[in-house]
Amino acid sequence: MRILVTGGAGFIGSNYVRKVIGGSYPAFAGADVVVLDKLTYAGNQENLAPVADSPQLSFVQGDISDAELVSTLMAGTDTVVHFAAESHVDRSILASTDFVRTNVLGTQVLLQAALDAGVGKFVHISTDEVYGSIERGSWTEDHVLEPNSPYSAAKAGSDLLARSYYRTHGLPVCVTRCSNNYGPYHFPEKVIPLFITNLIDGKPVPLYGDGQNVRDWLHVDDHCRGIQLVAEAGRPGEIYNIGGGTELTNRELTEKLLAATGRDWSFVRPVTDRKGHDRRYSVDITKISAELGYQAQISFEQGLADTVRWYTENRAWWEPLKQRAALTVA
Ligand code: NAD
Ligand code: TDX
Repeated sequence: MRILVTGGAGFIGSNYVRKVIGGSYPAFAGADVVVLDKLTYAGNQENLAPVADSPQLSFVQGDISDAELVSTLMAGTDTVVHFAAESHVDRSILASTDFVRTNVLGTQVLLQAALDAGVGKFVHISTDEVYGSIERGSWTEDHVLEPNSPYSAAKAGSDLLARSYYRTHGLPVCVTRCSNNYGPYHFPEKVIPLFITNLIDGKPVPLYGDGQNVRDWLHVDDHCRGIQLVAEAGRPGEIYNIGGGTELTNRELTEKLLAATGRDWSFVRPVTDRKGHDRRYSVDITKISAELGYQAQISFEQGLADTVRWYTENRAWWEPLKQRAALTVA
């Protein structure tokens, strides 16, 4: 069995690759895993270090928009799990060209190559942000898409292209839409790793706006477990929400991070709000739970404590990335 994982050097993609090669998913035991990753500022081969010596892993540095390369890699592939994307909302507000090129055009190139090669399953990793923002209740999979940032709009474009390749061509595509992930190897520009690493170093943390925006935090292991269920048994053409983590306002999250790092509220700097800042995300996970038996397994208390410990013990991983992040934004 051969699996093509795009974006496999990023936060979630590398977790998935480590789990497949580490034997967490028996149905994919012994599979050959080909990682295609451009190694943008967010991509990091260190994320694959724990499995780098495995004969199951092949790493290809390249762009998902490169049709010739993608077509070569797609030949003989049974399953595609497509994570590659520009993923940071704040960057998409500063400049959105790469978001459209990678998230929309790159996805179209992959879908076309998968169709040409006759792959058996294409799992497209979308996001709950394609739905927009919701004050009360939760989105089911048939809710209208109302993305608000250039990031989420580009993700919605790719999500709809994935659907179209099923409807038009019958490509066996599944789409997953997950809530906010956290865990080890999370790039330190996103709120949880940014705040943890700043607080470890005794630096202030920038809290956007009134801090009342709500996110549903899911451990990356639970997200990847959901993706694997979809890869194995998701019905072609179907969309599956993944979530079931812990809903918190950013103020509540910040309180927990301060407590976990032994800091107090004097380290918090209220700053100007993000433009178009989505107020709340919340997915209804009835479908994946009922059809595929999905359930989040990691409590936020345990997951956060483990994550804080991981960042405390892995300064050598994140310190150069914070410098890289600052340089690429500048
Ligand atoms: P990430 O930014 O950590 O990783 C993205 C990876 O894609 C990097 O390794 C990068 O080098 C690679 N990449 C970017 N452009 C590429 C291109 N043109 N060709 C090949 N590789 C390219 O992102 P992440 O947080 O791991 O997110 C992975 C996927 O999951 C994304 O599609 C994202 O939209 C989705 N998602 C993320 C979250 C979250 O909370 N992080 C939640 C739901 C969905
Ligand atoms: O410095 C900060 N201060 C702050 O208050 C940052 C970086 C963020 N925030 C707030 C904005 C959000 O309300 O924290 C919340 C989370 O922000 P991010 O970590 O940037 O995540 P978010 O914008 O919610 O998007 C994430 O979840 C969905 C991922 O980056 C996306 O890739 C995924 O699709």
